[in-house]
Amino acid sequence: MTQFPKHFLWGGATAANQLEGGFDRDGKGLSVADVMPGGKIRMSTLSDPDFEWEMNEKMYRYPNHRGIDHYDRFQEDLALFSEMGFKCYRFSIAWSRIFPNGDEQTPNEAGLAFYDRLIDTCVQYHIEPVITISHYEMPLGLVKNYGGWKNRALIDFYERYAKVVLTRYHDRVKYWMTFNEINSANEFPALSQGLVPSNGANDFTHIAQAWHNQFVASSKAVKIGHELDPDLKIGCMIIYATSYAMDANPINQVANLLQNQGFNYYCADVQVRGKYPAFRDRFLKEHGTSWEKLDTTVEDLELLSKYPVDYVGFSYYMSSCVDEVNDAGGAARGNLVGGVKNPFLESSDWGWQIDPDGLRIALNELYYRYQKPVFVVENGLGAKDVVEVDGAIHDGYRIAYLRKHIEAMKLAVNEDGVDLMGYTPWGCIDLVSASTGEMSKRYGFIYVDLDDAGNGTLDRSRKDSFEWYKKVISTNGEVL
Ligand code: BGP
Repeated sequence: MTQFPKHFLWGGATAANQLEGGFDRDGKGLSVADVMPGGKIRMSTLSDPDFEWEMNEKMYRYPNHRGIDHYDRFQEDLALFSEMGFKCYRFSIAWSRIFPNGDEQTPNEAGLAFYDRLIDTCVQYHIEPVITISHYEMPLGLVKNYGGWKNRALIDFYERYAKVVLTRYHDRVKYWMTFNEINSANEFPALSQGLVPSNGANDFTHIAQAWHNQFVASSKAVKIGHELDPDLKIGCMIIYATSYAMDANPINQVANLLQNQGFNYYCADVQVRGKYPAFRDRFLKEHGTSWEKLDTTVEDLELLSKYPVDYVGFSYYMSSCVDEVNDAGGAARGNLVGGVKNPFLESSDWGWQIDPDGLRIALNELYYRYQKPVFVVENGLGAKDVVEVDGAIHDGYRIAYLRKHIEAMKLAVNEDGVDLMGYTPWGCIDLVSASTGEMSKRYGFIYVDLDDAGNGTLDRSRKDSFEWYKKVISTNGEVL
């Protein structure tokens, strides 16, 4: 019995700044990620007084400039993806390779040529490229000279960039996403929107304005893409964390409703439905700002409604739990997205609460809310892997995590009728962690010999999960 649709997009996901390396090669400019030190600062809030854009010594200890040297080894990596039977590969284009400072008139041909080579290699292996146009990486020049996404000038720069890459690659690339985890901006304003205190960005108005500008930019990309080819599928990409009320107390239930609206739906509602949600004004007020404070136009709103996205891409790692009665406001405790500890769930070593049932809920909630195909474009377990003396890596914990999440997807597809396009587990090859800036938080089926200090041979090897996932794909999810 077929458990997943015939053309289900099995694959894996990465992001340019976390694996390419070559941060200054072939005319690439500096990006936000290139100057981001490791550790806590990557998750810095707008009010963090320690935030500095410094190319400091500390940062050089982290391997983020080097990535896993995918820039030079992508052919070897794609051969391994092909060996696993990948039907698709989700990666991002580094904006700063194409427009080194972000505001140039003419793109950098050497940067474009790199992605030609990468895309051609995918095509050669019959692997569908799935491209994120902007993934936690924007030219640093746009932050230093324009203040990041809160400046409306960014809409034009993004439009120019999107036009260049869509025009260049649309003949070989059908699937696109406009912004990675767009709703994470309140958690990662620097990585996500280029907002830093030194630019005077220290209030939620800037985040809301930046979101608005990104929504408009996203619609412009959809417009350009569909004019080039109406068959292109251009999606949004949100970080989705299924949220539960701690108990049946209506106070907690209402708090959970508000948490879901604000975190999971505010951005997706605009991008998928083409209009702001009815709870917009209350949401902005809760965060100390208002619609009137934002710079928006009637033309913007028309554009949003004319060019919504084609599908709903989302990352899913964990669920969260709201206990307004005992924890008013939802103080963060372990989970990336805040909330309280759910006593029914185990957590990863980084405190992310593992919840496969939450993925089934997420798939149902998103599909029935939007009635558009959904795509799980990130999922996985960050863990410290151990290399045995014989070189083997027994990552049964990763297999167990992924198996349960695929089982949840199966139920959503077969029992609940969800239209699920595909599954691209995060970091299919080990890469630099977004939140810690380190190598040791690994997600891959493929191990990369590189440590947190940047030492190692960079050799690739297959973990136990490699053969396991290969079988999953070859049986279209029947054998887990
Ligand atoms: C998502 C990001 C990725 C990524 C992943 C895992 O939020 O889109 O870029 O890295 O999470 O997070 P981390 O690397 O912090 O474990």
